[in-house]
Amino acid sequence: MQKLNKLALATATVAAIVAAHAQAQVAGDECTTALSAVVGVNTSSTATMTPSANAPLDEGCTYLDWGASKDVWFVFAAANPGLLDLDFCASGYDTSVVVYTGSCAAMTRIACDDDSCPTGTDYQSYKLGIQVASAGNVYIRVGGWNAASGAVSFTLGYTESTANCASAESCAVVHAEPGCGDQLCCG
Ligand SMILES: [Ca+2]
Ligand SMILES: [Ca+2]
Repeated sequence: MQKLNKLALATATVAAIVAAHAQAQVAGDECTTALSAVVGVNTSSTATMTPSANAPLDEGCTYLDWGASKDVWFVFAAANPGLLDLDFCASGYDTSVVVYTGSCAAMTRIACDDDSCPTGTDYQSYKLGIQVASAGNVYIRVGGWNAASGAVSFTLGYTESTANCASAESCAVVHAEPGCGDQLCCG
């Protein structure tokens, strides 16, 4: 009988460990399990997420105020250099957003936004024309102002800078020929 009880306890313990592990592995909760982002509408919720390590500092986005907010990660696979548009106006709460390139182990922050949505009423984020310098993964990390969380919905747009170029390499240099003001305009 004692043996049976021990077995039951062990089974319960294993079940608890498996449950805890499953909770820690909610898709999108960490960079390494980032949800695939597509051109168009992407949705998730930060309500069921946990705060990931290395909370972003404001660094130019005054009202990021990330703190220990629950956050979700998306990853967009950029096939070429280009310009990234992110519109979180349809999200249901006061989002804070940071964008990185590189890998989960070595990330480079390339953009952030706190409250720029021109039409929202919840201080959602909005950033157009984020320069992605090379092909590769772009990580979009969504948290909230002062630990706010809720429904995430954003529209992603991407304009590859090779659209008007003979080669991708020529787009790596910002130049200003007559009529050309950005990397999309390549000779
Ligand atoms: Ca997280
Ligand atoms: Ca905000």
